[in-house]
Amino acid sequence: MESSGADKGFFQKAPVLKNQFHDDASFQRCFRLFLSADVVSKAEGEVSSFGQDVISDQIFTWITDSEHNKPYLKGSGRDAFGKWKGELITGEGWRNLQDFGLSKGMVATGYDTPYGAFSRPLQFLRTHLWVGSCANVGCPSAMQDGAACLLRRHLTHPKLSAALSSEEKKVFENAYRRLTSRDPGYAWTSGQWMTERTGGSDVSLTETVATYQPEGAKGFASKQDQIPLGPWSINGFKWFSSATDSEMSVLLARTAAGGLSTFLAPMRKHDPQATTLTGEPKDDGRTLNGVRIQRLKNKFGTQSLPTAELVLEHMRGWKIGQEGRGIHEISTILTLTRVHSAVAAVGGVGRGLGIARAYALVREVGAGNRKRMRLVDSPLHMRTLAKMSAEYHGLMLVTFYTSYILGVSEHALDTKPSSALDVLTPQKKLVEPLLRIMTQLAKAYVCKPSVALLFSCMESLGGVGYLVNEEQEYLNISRIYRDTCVLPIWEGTTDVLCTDLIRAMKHVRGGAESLSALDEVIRKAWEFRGKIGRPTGWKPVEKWEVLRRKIEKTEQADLMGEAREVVWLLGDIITSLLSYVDAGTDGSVVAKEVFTRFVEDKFGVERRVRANTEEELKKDLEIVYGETRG
Ligand code: UCC
Ligand code: FAD
Repeated sequence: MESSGADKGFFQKAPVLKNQFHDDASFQRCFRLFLSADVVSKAEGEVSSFGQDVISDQIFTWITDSEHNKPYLKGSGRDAFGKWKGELITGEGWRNLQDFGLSKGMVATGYDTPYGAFSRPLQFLRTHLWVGSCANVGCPSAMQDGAACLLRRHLTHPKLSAALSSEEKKVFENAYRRLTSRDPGYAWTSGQWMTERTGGSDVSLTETVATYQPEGAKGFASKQDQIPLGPWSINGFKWFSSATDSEMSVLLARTAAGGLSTFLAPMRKHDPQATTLTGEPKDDGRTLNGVRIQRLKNKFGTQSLPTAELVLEHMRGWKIGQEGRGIHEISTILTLTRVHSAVAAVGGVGRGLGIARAYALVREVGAGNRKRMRLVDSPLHMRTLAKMSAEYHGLMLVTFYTSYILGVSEHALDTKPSSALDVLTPQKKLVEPLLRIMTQLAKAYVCKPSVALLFSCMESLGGVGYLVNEEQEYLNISRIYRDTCVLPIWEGTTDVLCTDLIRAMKHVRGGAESLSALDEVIRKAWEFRGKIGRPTGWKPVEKWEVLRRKIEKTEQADLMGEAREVVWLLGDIITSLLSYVDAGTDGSVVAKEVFTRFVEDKFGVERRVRANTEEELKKDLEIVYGETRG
C-alpha cells in the first residue's frame, strides 16, 4: 500500500444514500398496510419522487445553511440606543426548506387530498421521508397542522360553528385557509404556547392573562384578508416558543372567569405607523402584535429552529371555544403534534438506518488473519443492524397505526379496508377513545427508544458517525441524533404522557370506552387468520386481560408509580399484534422473522435454536436490506 499522507494512501469510498421510499423495507410495508390498494396505486408515483426530491443536493445545501446560519436577534434585540427592536433573522436555508415543505403540502395533504381516512397515513408517510431532510421545519408544520385541525373542528362542528360570531368565523376561516395552503407566499405556520416558567408539564400555574377589551382592537392582522385583530388583550410571558417565525400562535391564558382558555393570536399586525430605520413608512407596514422576543434559547439540538422566550404586552387575540376549557381545546393540537413527534422519531431512525445500510456496503474492516471484509459481510455487524431494524419496524407499526386511527376519527371509511386493516379498526363509536390512548402511547413508546436507536446508527459509522459532516450533509446522523433527543421532552415528557394515559383510562366519562376500544382491537387482531401461525407461548390477550383488570381495580393514584411499566406493557402487546397482522398479510418471511424475534424477546416464547452462522447472516441481511436485495 502507498504510504499515507493528506492526499495519498487510503480514502474511504463514500456511501450512497438511496431513496428511502424504495430502500426502506419497513416503510414499504407500512405504505401498503395502512393505505388502501387504491390509494397506494394513486399515490405511489408521487411519494416515490418525493423520496428522491428530499435527498437532492439542493436540500442538503439548505440544511447545511440552516445549521450554519442559525437564527438570531438582530442587535441582540436592541437598537443602538437600547430600544427594543427584536427582529428575528432566520437563515436562507431554513426559509427555503420551509417553502419547500409548504409547497409539497406537508400539512395540506391531510386536508385537501381525496383520500378520506387514508389522507392522514399518507401525509405522515410522506412526513417520514421528509424528517431527515427538513432540519426541523417539521416542528412549525406540526403546530400548523394542530391549529388547522382545531379551527376545522370549530368551523365544521354544527354546535361549535353555530356559537361563532361572524367576525370569529371570518378570522377562523381565513386562518384555516392559510394553514392548509400549499402556496408558500400565502401559507401560515403556527406556534403553540403552553409552557411558562411555572411549568410545562403542569400548566395550571399559568401567569399569562387575557382580558376582554374589544375597544382596543384596532387594525388588521393581515391587510390582504382584512383579518381584524381580536377583542382580547393578552399579557404575560411564554418560556418556550419554537415556531417564533410563524404568522400566528395558539396559546393558553387565564381569564377573569378563572381557569385557562385557548386563544388564537396573529404574530404580526398591519401598522400604518411602522417605519424603517430611516423613518420612511415600512413597505409591508407590519410589526409584531404585542410580542417582544426576549431572547433565543441556546440548545443542544434543533439548532435551526428559532425557539424563544416571549413577552406578551397587549397582544390581541381571539378566544377559541368555551372560556375555562383551554386544556380541552388545545388537546386537539396536542393530538396532532404528538403524532408528528412519533413520526419525526421513526423518520429520524429511518434515515439513520438508511445511512448505516449504505455505509455497511462500502466500509471494510479487519476480519482476522489480515483478511478484510465489508461490514455487510460481518455476521456481528449485521446482527446488530438487524436488531435495530426489527425494533424500528415495531415502532413504525405503532406510529402509522396511530396515524390511521387519526384518519378514521376524521373521516368515514368509504371503502371497506383490507382484511388486515379491518381487524385493526374498532367500531366507529370507539375510534375517538382509541385515539385518546394511541396518541399518548405512540409518543411515549416510540420517541424514547428512537433516541437510543439513532445513537446506535451513529455508532455503526464509527468515528464518522459522531462528526458534524457538513461536507457530506447526507451522512449527518449526529445532527439527526441531536434533533431526535428533544422528542421525548417536548409535547409532554415520557412520564407525563404515561400518567396522562392512566388518567385517560380511568377517566370517569371516557375511561371505560378507552378500555373497550383496546379490548376490541386486541381481540380482533388476535383472531386474524393470515398467512402465518401463532407461536406457542405468545399470549397477548391473556396479558391484556391481566393488565385491564389491574387498571380497573386499582385506584388511579396507586397506578401512577407504575405508569411507565403499564404503558410499555400495553405498547408491547399492541406491537406484537400489529407485527402478527403485518406478517400475516402476505406471509413475508422477513416480517414473520421480525414478529418471531419480538415475541421471543418480549413474551417469553421459547427461543429457536440458532442456525449456522451463514443462515443466520442470511436472515439478518434480509431484515436489514429487505427480501429483494440483489
Ligand atoms: O412542546 C411544545 C411544542 C414543541 C414543538 C413541537 C413540535 C411537534 C413535533 C415536531 C416534529 C419535528 S408545546 C407544549 C406541549 N406541552 C405539553 O404537551 C404539556 C404536557 N402536559 C400535559 O399533557 C398535561 O397532561 C396537561 C397539561 C394536559 C394536564 O393539564 P390538566 O389541567 O391537569 O388537565 P386534565 O385535567 O388532565 O385534562 C383536562 C381535560 C380532560 O377532559 P374533561 O374536561 O373531559 O375531563 C382531559 O381528558 O382535557 C382532556 N385532555 C385531553 N384530551 C387532557 N389531555 C388530553 C389529550 N392529550 N387529549 C385529549
Ligand atoms: P417539568 O414539567 O418541570 O418536568 C421536569 C421533570 O419532571 C420531567 O422529567 C418530567 O417528566 C417530570 N414530571 C413532571 N410532571 C410529572 C408528574 N406529574 N409525574 C411524574 N413526573 C413528572 N413549549 C411550548 O409551549 N411551546 C413550544 O413551542 C415549545 N418548544 C420547545 C422547544 C424545545 C427545544 C424544548 C426543549 C421545549 C419546548 N417547549 C415548548 C417546552 C416543553 O413542552 C416543556 O419543556 C415540556 O413540556 C416539559 O416541561 P418543563 O420543561 O417545565 O419540565
